[in-house]
Amino acid sequence: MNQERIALLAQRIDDAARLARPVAQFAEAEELGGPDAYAVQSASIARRVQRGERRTGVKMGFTSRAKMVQMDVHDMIWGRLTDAMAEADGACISLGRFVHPRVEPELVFLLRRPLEGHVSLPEALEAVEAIAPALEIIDSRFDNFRFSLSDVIADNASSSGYVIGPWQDPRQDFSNLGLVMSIDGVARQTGSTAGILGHPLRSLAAAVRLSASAGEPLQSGWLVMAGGATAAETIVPGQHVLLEMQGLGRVEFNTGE
Ligand code: OOG
Ligand code: MG
Repeated sequence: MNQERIALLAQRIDDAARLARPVAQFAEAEELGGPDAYAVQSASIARRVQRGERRTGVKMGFTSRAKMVQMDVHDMIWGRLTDAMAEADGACISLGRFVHPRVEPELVFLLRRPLEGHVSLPEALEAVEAIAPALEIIDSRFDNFRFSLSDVIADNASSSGYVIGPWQDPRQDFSNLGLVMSIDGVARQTGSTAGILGHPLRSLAAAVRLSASAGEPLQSGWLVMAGGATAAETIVPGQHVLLEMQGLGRVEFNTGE
């Protein structure tokens, strides 16, 4: 696909996100393959950076069976995070800027040094400053939250918001921590960090490899979201969302119009 076409699709998906106005899926009509889809993602993030947004890290997608089954996408993907997606723990988040938002429970890594190439799990852990429970707000820019693998890659893996709980010491066993995500006091999803590739560190190692091969190695101070441990839940204004993770604490937000 030529650069012009990639720029056009990047503009289309960027406008959809910026204006919260969904668009039709385009991968099939455009014959968009994986590499072109990542080129569209990269170009759409470049537009955000041009507008003054700052990169804060990366997110992994479809790292749990629960997420793959829910969305019928069975390949791991990654997306780029910016500071405009950050929301404070306990905040009231206006849902007006989203199309059809959903929330999912995650674990996030904060890096204390750069990471690139092929790393072992102990090497990946060595670069981690802290870990925290996190809630990701995902929002597809495609009609009805339906997409193919290439579509969702081009749409920056549905990235739209993240809320990070209290930072914790990574030198503890976080391979199998129970978690409960509740909405308005009712448990809606339960699971374990083991749902993320058997150990969330595997997701970090994959993020290291994928971002380095894209020529954007993970940097010191960056966040890496490990991916939803359970299926996502739809959110609407007027709700309270809470994630409790065994040993790591809680993270929450309220939703507004
Ligand atoms: C794509 C994003 C996937 C995850 O954690 O698996 C993702 C989507 O489900 O819309 O964020
Ligand atoms: Mg996610």
